[in-house]
Parts: sequence; structure tokens; C-alpha cells
Amino acid sequence: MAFGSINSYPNNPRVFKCQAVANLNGLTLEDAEFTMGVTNTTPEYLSKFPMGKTPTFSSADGLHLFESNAIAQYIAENGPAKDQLLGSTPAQRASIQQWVQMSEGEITSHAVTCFLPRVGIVPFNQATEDRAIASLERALGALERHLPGRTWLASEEKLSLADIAVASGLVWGFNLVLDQEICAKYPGVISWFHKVTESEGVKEAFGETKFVEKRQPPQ
Ligand SMILES: N[C@@H](CCC(=O)N[C@@H](CS)C(=O)NCC(=O)O)C(=O)O
Repeated sequence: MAFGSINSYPNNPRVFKCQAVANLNGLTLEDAEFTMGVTNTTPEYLSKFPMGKTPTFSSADGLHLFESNAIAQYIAENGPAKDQLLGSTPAQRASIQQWVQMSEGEITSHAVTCFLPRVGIVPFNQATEDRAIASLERALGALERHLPGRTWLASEEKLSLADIAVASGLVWGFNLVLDQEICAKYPGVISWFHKVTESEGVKEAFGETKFVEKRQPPQ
């Protein structure tokens, strides 16, 4: 029996994160029937997920969650990889949370700014995109300073939810705007990203990340 179901459009990096955690815990997630802009505006959906956004999660025993990091945390709590993913001491758990929260506020939100005009949801604005790329580079710089001497972001021995969340935040960035010229400045981040996304359980969820050669404004 599936552990729960996810509502989302296809190829959503926020779902890759949840699926990777499920894989590491040996849990199955189902894809619910979902059409963006339709399903998430229905009274039934809004009664369970009041923001009307995606991804959302319903567990087999009736828990409904929105916010992808809360979903990933809940899935992480429910299996043998719990301590690896979330930490087993207060210090480890706080360090992992630090990166999980950083991934949404400092990475994913700026990557989304670059994604939306490319799928026609908002008009393209060069100044807005430049600010988003500068913010993404600030986060890349932080990661590049943090990684030397480390294999994983938050725990010494093993990949944790910190690595999975930050890597998922970077996917749209690498797909769309963090091109070869930018990536060349952050070799430590690129090598860590490959290590995360080639790890057992993560690679099946993320698939192959396409890196943009030269960023272009949307056509
Ligand atoms: N912080 C939320 C962000 C969710 C989010 O903004 N989802 C977008 C799609 S990527 C959405 O549903 N947008 C629809 C809307 O804003 O109405 C999370 O991590 O789940």
C-alpha cells in the first residue's frame, strides 16, 4: 500500500525532494490526479490545502500537508533512514533544518523567478531576472565556502535532507540560468551536486539534471 499521494504537475523539483526521501525510507508515493489551475482551485482541494498550491500530500491514514519541506520531513520521519535524513541530536537536526530552510528562501524562490517567465506565467523582466541570478549566486557562494573539507552539507558521514533539499532547489537554476560561465565559479558546488543526485534513492527521483550551456531570455 502506498504511504500517501502527491498532487503536482510533472517534473516538479519540490516533488523530486519528497520522492528521494521516500525512496531512502522504502516508501511508495502515488501521483494523485492533478491538473494545475483546475484541481488546486476546487473547494475540495482548498478545504485540505488552503493555500491552493502544489505540491501537496495526503497520507494513507488521512493527514493532509502543504509546503514541500514539511511533506519531505514527514516522509523522512516515517522510515529507517529517519536519523540519517533528519539527524539524531538537536545540533544535527538544527543544522539540517538550517539548510532545508535556506533551500526554499535563498534558492528555490529565486529559481522560480527565472522559471515562471519561461513557462509563460509572468512576463519576462531582465532586471528581475538579474536580481534573481545575483541571489542564486550568493547562495552558490555560501555553499562553495561551506563545502571544502566536507562531503555532505550538514552531517559528516551521510547525505541528509539538507543535501536533498538544497539540490532540489538548484535544479531549475541549473536547467535555466546558472550556465557554464556561472557554474565554472563554483566547482565545489557542482561536484557536490553530482554526488547528491547520483546517490542511491536520489538519482531515481531526480533523473538526469540538464545544465544550460548559455542562459537566454525566454523566446
Ligand atoms: N513553499 C511552497 C511553494 C509552493 C508553490 O509556490 N507552488 C507553486 C508551483 S511551483 C504553486 O502552486 N503556484 C500556484 C499559485 O501560486 O497559485 C512549497 O515548498 O511547497
